[in-house]
Amino acid sequence: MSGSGADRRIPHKDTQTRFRMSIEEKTSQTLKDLGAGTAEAIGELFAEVSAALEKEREEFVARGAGDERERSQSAKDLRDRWLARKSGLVSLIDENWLKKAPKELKPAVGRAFNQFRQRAKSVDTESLLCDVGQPEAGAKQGNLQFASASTESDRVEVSARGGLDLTLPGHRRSLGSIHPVTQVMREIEEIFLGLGFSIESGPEIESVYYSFDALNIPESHPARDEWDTIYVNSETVLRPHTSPVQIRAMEKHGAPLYILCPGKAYRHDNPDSTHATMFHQVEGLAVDTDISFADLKGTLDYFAKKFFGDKIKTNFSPSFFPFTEPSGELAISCVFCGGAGCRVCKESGWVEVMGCGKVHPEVLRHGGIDPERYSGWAFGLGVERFAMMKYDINDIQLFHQGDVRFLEQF
Ligand code: FA5
Repeated sequence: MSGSGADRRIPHKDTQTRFRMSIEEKTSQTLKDLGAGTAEAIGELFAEVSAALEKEREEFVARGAGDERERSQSAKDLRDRWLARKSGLVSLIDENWLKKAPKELKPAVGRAFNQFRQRAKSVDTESLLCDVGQPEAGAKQGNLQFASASTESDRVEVSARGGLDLTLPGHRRSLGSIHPVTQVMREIEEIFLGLGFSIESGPEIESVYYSFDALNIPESHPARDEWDTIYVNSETVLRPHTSPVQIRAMEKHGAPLYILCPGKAYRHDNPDSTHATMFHQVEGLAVDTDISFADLKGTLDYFAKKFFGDKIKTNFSPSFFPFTEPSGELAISCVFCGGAGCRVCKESGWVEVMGCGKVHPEVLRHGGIDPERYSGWAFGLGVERFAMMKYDINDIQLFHQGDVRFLEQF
């Protein structure tokens, strides 16, 4: 039936009458009196009053400059006509349309009224005077209002003008804290800096040569397997440990050398409560003349006691790393049970915390250092695992999830 007579909308008798009424008449009647019983009719009414408001504002602006007193007076008149607290048209709309609206229409009327009320801010005196090019007047009066904007409606008024309400409370930016892994890393650095070590760093995207070959890890070694290592291409990997920095530092500085290399490492490990694909290590390297395994033991015992407390005992057991000879594993007495035996230490009383050993002569050679003259020791520890022991955390994944409830505890 499109376009047929039946489709055409014929205004209701009340609606036709409504068209002829002035804004004052309309706002002094209820929606029922005006025959506005649908959301559509209500929308039309609000569109009508908005258009009237805009027209009067434009007329005021168009009248433009002239006598300043006269202009201020007519701005005030226009403002009062719409915004006066008791008899202004906005208040009448509130009283007669919104408050007396039938229950089912209230939400629609409320929404339309709020939008209209915001629009009506354009006829407050300061805005009007600004619009005719008398901004100082507006600003001056505005400032007075800022100082006295103590009620909610005043505040809305100030912010609707795009002004700054100094009476509102400020927005406090919540400060973050240093991540526990960084805290532990810094603590470890502090201890070794106190022993005369300096900090070195190297690339996280590293060559296969520095990651493996230079460290005496032959091509057949399982550590080079794709299972352990994340390859970028056949010659480049995300470094699976911080040990490549040993070679880079030896090449760069030569001997003697006392360095600490904190940084990220990546492995193709299945994530679980003690394994992550990205984690942090701290590598230590000392190269000098007359370095013995006893130096390594003494240094790591001192470090463990500094980090975990004086009661900690250390134990070295043989191990294997291609880049150290002899190699060892450092265990500390369990921080949870004090060595008595618990689930964490698998009832042994000891927890292995890092690999270490005397630097393999081949590795010194790859670093450009004469193994006949110099010797060295090295160690590598997992920072997250240290943090887990220090703070009694049972899941390594918590460090990398960025949950503020976890992080704010440190
Ligand atoms: C190494 O990475 C040797 N480069 C350490 C080393 C350096 C030995 C110098 C000798 C001389 P290992 O693979 O064991 O070693 O790793 C060292 C530490 O990194 C472990 O003790 C553990 O704490 C941590 N680690 C290893 N894999 C992960 C992982 N997937 N998630 C979290 N931490 C890990």
